[in-house]
Amino acid sequence: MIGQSTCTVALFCILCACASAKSLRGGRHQQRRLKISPDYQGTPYEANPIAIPGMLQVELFDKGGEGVGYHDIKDPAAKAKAPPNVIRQDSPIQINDEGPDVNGSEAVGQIGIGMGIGGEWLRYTIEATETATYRPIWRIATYDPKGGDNVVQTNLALGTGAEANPCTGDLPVAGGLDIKVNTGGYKTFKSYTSKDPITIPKGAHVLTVCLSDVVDFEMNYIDFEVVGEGGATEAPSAAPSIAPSVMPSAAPSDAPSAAPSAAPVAA
Ligand SMILES: [Ca+2]
Repeated sequence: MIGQSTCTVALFCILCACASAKSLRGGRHQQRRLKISPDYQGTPYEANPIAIPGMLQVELFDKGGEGVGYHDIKDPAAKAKAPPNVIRQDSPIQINDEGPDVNGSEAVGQIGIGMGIGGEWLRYTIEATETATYRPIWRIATYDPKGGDNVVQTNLALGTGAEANPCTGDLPVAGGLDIKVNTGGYKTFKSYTSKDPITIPKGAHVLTVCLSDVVDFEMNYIDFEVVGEGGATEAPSAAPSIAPSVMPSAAPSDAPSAAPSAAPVAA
């Protein structure tokens, strides 16, 4: 017979689940996840880790300063010239937050990092809700006023935060760009699909965005969409689709590695 005691137990469990979920959301991720090193000194910029799948806004790199939340190698003069910004006064990373009087194709009010150069990196505490493989879509701008193309080599490195050199040997890298492109303006942003996929296991991690080789590089966000699910940012017909990683290289839709990834997937 299902009596009052059963209902009481069930209700208690529901309350426990709610309380537990609330605790997990608001708690310190370092204490409840083993995939982030206890030695990592960074913390999420916002209250919680950045959820994956989803959109990683690059200006929301972890708190912790140089060598922890970011690595900045601009010279002191360049840092001194960095304009005031609406967020991240805790770092010399240039933040673009121009208002409506600035020319450019990116939507007004969007914020990104600016003037990135090769060798710099940014770190993010992320939390993946599932184990999945992604072809990240990078929203970037890079401009050569002489009309040439700029090298854009970026990578992602998934680690625990304990790595001193996440982009140069301490971790495998994947999910980045390797293209030469001129988006047509310093504030003209376009989206490019990564050269290769990256698999992110369920749980919390420290994700490093490596600016391996870039110049005059601006970035708004990186969109993590599960491979094969498609969506609004899928490539146009002339460019390769967001192909599953298991697709053989000879497959018609898996175009050559150089040109295809250079094609913008969205305006
Ligand atoms: Ca952004």
